[in-house]
Amino acid sequence: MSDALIVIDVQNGFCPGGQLAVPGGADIVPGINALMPEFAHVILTQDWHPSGHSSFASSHPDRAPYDVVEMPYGPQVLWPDHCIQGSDDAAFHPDLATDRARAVIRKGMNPAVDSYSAFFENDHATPTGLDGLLRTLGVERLVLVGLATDFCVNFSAVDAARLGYAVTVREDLTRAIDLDGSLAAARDGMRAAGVVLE
Ligand code: VGL
Ligand code: ZN
Repeated sequence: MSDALIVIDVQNGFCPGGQLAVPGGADIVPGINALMPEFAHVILTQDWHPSGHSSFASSHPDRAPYDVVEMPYGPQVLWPDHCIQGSDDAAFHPDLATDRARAVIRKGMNPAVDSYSAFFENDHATPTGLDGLLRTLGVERLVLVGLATDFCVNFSAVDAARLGYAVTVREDLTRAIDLDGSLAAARDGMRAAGVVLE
């Protein structure tokens, strides 16, 4: 078997009660746990920001959460402070099964660059190391689940397809933020990249 389940950002911060809560975010946890035994490899990702991260609206005077600003690497949505390294907000949802995880990929640690994708920072160039891990394990097919469909799952799925993996997103095991049509745009973009939405 050379399939991996990539579980994106199932953290308290993206679940109800968190700093960047995604509607229904916690509802997907039991289904994700149930899927894990079907995979040779389970990888978890964790949004892991230093305080004062440049993706936080609080770091930009006169800006509000969900404004979009131009960064040197392109447009960036500004978020409420979330998933600060070591905080409860950054911890995995307490019901997520973490024992079978081969690796935890932490991302968003560079104060100057956000990282939605599990593979590259938002400059689309700086790798997280996940591609190397999967290649050395001989993984060719990926199934992605987690939060949020239209940001971190979307960016991860599109990067994975571009890197040559066969990628499926289990939409029933994702939930979206859906800012200004971002979910519809993400679904179109994933399909255009060759990602299978199931
Ligand atoms: C995410 C916004 C900011 C995500 C992470 O996990 O989709 N979204 N940081
Ligand atoms: Zn983040």
